[in-house]
Amino acid sequence: MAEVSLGKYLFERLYQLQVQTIFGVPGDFNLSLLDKVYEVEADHGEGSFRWAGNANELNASYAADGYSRVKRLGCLVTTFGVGELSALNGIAGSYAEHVGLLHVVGVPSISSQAKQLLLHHTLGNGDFTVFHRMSNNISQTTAFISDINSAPAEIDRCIREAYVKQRPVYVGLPANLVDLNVPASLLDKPIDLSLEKNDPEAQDEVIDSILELVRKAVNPVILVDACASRHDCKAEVTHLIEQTQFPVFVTPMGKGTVDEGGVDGELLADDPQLIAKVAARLSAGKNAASRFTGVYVGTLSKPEVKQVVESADLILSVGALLSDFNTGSFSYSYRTKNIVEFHSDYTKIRQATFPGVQMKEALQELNKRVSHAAANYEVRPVPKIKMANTPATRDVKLTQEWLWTRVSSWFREGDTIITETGTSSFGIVQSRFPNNTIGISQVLWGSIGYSVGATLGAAMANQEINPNRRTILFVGDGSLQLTVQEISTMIRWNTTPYLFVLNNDGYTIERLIHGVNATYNDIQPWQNLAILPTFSAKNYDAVRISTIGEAEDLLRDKNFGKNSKIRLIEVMLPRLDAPSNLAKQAAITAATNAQG
Ligand SMILES: Cc1ncc(C[n+]2csc(CCOP(=O)(O)OP(=O)(O)O)c2C)c(N)n1
Ligand SMILES: [Mg+2]
Repeated sequence: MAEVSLGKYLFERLYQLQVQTIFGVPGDFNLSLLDKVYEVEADHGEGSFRWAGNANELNASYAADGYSRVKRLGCLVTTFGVGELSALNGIAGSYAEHVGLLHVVGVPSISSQAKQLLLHHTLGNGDFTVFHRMSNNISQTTAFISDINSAPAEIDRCIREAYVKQRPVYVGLPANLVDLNVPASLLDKPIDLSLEKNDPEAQDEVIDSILELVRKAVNPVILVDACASRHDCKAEVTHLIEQTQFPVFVTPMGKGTVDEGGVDGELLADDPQLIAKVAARLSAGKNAASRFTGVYVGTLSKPEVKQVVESADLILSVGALLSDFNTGSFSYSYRTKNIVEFHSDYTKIRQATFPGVQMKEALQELNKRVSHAAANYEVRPVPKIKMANTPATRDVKLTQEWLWTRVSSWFREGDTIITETGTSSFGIVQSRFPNNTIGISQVLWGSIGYSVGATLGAAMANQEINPNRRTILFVGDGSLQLTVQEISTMIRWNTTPYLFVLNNDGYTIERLIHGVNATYNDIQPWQNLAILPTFSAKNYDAVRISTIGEAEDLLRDKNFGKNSKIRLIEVMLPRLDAPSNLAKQAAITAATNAQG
């Protein structure tokens, strides 16, 4: 009977799910496991499976998260105690934000555990379960493998849970087990990744009630949030919009889930005819993008967005994740009680909750019947969104307001756009994405430095899917300092992301919340343009832009638009300049923090 080592079994399972890069840092408890990465690569062809080799485990966890947001699953391997604990901040973020990943920890051999040896990386008290227990609280499920016979099934169960539930899963793998063999034939049967079926009776009741509300609605809207994309409901949501023609809004965390019909590289800045042409294209047809109306963030929304959402008489909310920064500090103010909430594990209609009616199947069922119910809906044009800056002279200094409008017409279909907690995660809300864009921003967990690791992960995933897909990062000068080493891993793998570093001389978001002149909000200024050569990049660009003229020259340059090399663009911005939605959010946050 053909056999395969347990370590190879694990990686073959991941390869079957298009996971082709494993993130992490080696350590003696995982070294023999890592040997198996190269065995899998040898079987499937050069470059088909790779060990990223991160600078540290925190970055690796961010990278696995970014990779998963592009490919639906990521994996990182760490070593017992010291390695795994360094990854926990990132894993907690993946838990909070519904990101599926497998955290494999190489742990001491079964016999070392049984003898309670005073091994390195232990607390010195013979407790080998303590780190596993710590991870328990931020994992969908865990396995601490101890028996080779049940190990393949345990690994399959863990991978399935991570994928289907889109949360991190912890697997402790003793160093002595990875070389033991299991039947290779187990790999022939794919892991079952299907969702459990919804209870048909409960689902029928849900759909009937929703159709009733749809039939009566005069001003309905669809509001799309983070979990719609995390739980793979993009296609269902798009179909729902196309059939109903209801206006659609996203939240900051939902950005990228719905086609926004952005301009796809067309330069709008000073061409009224082109603006008119694009506007006409956007409002033509029945595609989802033509119904895109903007970003709803409670009181921080643009007035025309706020008006439409809050005066709606039916809200179909998909995948809501109502955190403070995602809702303008809980300032939703709907006039209607007719709210339908679709979630990954339940549906709520007005006050009635239907546990177990999962959104993917419920939306599919709704889509089969909704066009009839929505037939009487009188389609109204959606408000126009400003897409071009007011023309200004070349020597005018760059501002946040100008930047976020201008980059909207530099983005292209297929881009992955990543922003960081700080001015960029607020600024990006004001931009318009082209269709088929992936937006990545850790709005709920908000751990600064995340975006740099996530950029590595997304860039590796995009390199595997289609190297022409651009990965674009906007990171604050302060956040960059937490995880800058991961740029070296980007260079090592010849990835070609755009790294826009927003240099505003420190922690601007914090200055706006508290301590405008406090030195704790200052940072050591870096020579950001020297970062790429410092990490031994050979083929790179590093440029600084300070004025509108410099920015225009760069963004109009066709060569710059092609992701042929890694690029760092230092964007000089005033110290206290911020997108207007951040200025408002900061005032609310400061007041909330000061409350007794
Ligand atoms: C790991 C972590 N440490 C601290 C914070 C608190 N924090 C939030 S934003 C921020 C400053 C970000 O500064 P920068 O990246 O320069 O952004 P910008 O100036 O564009 O606002 C800090 C320190 C955090 N969110 N996460
Ligand atoms: Mg800053």
